[in-house]
Amino acid sequence: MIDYQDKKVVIIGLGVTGLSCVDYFLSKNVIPRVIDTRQQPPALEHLDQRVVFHRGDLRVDWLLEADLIVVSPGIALSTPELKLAAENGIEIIGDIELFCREINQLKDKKVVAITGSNGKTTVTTLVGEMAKATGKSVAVGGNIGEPVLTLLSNDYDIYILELSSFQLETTFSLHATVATILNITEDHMDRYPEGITQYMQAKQRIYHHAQVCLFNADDPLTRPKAGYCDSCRQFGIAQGEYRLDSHAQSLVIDGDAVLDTTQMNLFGLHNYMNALVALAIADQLAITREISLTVLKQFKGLAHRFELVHEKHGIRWINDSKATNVGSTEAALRSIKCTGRIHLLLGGDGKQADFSPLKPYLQNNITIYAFGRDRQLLAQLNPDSTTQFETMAQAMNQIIVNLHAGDIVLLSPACASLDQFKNYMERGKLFAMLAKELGA
Ligand code: UMA
Ligand code: ADP
Repeated sequence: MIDYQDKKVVIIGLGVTGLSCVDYFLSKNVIPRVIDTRQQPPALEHLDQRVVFHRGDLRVDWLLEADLIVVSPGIALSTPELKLAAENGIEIIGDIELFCREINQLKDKKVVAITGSNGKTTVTTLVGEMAKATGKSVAVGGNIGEPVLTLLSNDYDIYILELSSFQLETTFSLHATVATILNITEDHMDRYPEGITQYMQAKQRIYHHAQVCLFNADDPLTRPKAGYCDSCRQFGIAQGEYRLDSHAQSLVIDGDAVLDTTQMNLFGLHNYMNALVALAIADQLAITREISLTVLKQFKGLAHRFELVHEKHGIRWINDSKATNVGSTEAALRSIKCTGRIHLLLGGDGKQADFSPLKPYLQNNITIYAFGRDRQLLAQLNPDSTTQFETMAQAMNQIIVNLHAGDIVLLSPACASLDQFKNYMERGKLFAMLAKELGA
């Protein structure tokens, strides 16, 4: 076990990550100091009485006195106080780094590391199901919601980690059995002022010391830099060891068709890619094809991700609230098949994204209903077919007047929800509730 005795530790952030870090250090008899810039951080009520807590600003005196700063993913390393600490030679890491240092001490543990702009949670969950079906003990955690340090309380054979670019920025000791970047499209540009290259560089850190790198043959940004790992495998629409057949009707591995896409409950080209990645990871974990394919066929997809939540009078209502960036909305528009009109709800906080890649998809049979903070920017994509609303509910009240059999109402907002909702789930739940009410 790693020893932090006599180290002065400061933890920044008191959300789920910060709390898991506090518990980790307390279990090692180190009492950290904790800072959160929020007045009421979510985990404050669970904070151990022994821990001294500061709120409001990042106390520079504490930072400069520290031997180790553990920063939560929601705080940028470019924050001036953290830059100052780094310039003073103080070590700054995140919770994933603490976890990796522990796991690297143990024998025969397998670690799967999954990142990408879109599809992380779907692939992480699917691989988790496949691994569990083997009977091995399997932990699933990371950006998916379960902080990784909480996984250390049990002994698992396989750890399947969803990792964000924020988490990877503060990780140095990851040695994944298999690591993948699913895709890279613009996201979180408010945290990456230098643009997509800076974001890509954070994601590429996942490949450091990996035994096998699995990358997207159709997306050059996902390709590992030379020297990052010993062995590579590729997936793609028409290229790579894991690909689709020429009609996108079956999944092909090393030239053999292994599954007809009609046998899956997952729908859409992006989900076929997710399925291929999951099969590729399963192969690296030596999960038999019989098991991986059976689980894949049964997997129904996740809520708020291109989910059909209501269908009546020939009208389908699709909740894709988790489409919080341009790439995920593009994936939805590429996958959707509609004989009538598509009523598309776009809106929220665009995180300073460039929305223009959506333009080619927003022609012909699409009417746009823009809402939330960035509605004016979104309306510029196709002003002639866009109406602006303050809220999603107001937009849905207008949509209901315009509907005909054969139409689809699609919430695929291309934006984060945080300007008007607690999170994307709350936005998706409201959409589903109104879909049932208005579309009854
Ligand atoms: N914050 C402050 N001041 C602070 C600390 C945080 O204002 O001192 C704000 C952050 O800017 C952020 C919010 O509080 O808006 C939460 O930040 P946090 O670092 O405390 O987050 P946690 O609650 O610990 O949750 C984090 C991940 N959140 C972020 O990266 C923002 C969760 O991913 C993750 O599930 C959890 O750790 C466990 O690993 C969420 C997320 O939105 C789902 N991730 C982004 C994404 O998927 O696009 C990257
Ligand atoms: P993440 O965890 O990376 O946010 P999710 O699996 O939660 O990914 O899906 C988020 C959004 O991205 C959903 O709208 C979903 O339909 C879409 N999506 C899922 N997989 C992909 C993919 N491979 N490429 C593009 N979009 C995807």
